[in-house]
Amino acid sequence: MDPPAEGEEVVRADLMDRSTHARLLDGIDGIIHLGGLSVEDDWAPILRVNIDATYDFFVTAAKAGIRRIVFASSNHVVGFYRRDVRLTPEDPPRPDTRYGLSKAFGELLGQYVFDQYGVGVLSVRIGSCFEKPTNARFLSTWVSRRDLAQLFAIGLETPTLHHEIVWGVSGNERGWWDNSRAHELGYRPQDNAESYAATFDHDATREANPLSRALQGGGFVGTEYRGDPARVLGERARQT
Ligand code: 15L
Repeated sequence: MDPPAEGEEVVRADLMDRSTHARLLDGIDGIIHLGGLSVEDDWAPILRVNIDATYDFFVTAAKAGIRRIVFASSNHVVGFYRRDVRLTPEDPPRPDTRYGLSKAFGELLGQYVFDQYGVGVLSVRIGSCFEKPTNARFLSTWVSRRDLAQLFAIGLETPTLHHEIVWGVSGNERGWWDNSRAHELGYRPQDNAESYAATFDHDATREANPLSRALQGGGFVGTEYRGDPARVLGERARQT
């Protein structure tokens, strides 16, 4: 973390240490929850951190009277869809990893804390948040830091919010996802991965594994796949 600016305070805490949850939540109106494991791992750590501790943190926050939670979900909730399917947040999850499965849980948890405790939650299915796009897939999935920050602000500041899922993606010309809900909530992306399209070799940066190359989850899919690739690759694309 950078040193805190005026009006900011940095408190280092372990998400797994439940005794710190209540202390962290004291006097807080909203949370942007980026904590947890951000890539694939074994089931035990995924379960402990992304599911168990996240449940505990959200419910403790809800009971403490928090008003907003922004949840860093991931495109890996739907990583098993083909790239030529234009998804909306209403399409059923198809997680590509144990990590993606835990993010699908986090979205459901968002719905639960709204229904059960009335906390407004924005689940942002983040694509690829890096300084700039550096490979062919990122031309579709990239989100700039300022665009993601805009979505987080929408999650905290929209006057009425139940539980919503939006795509954490910039206004990319080659984007795969229908982000009209985010636009209705006021999202106006400033960036487009296309501006960087000439800065790298598209063919050289495509995934080598044909499954990874064809599916939205990219490199996250394929490594443990035991099914018939022809079945997934041969699925009829549903254009919506
Ligand atoms: C994610 O969910 C990861 O946290 C991040 O490291 C990226 O790899 C991103 O997805 C992606 O799909 O590019």
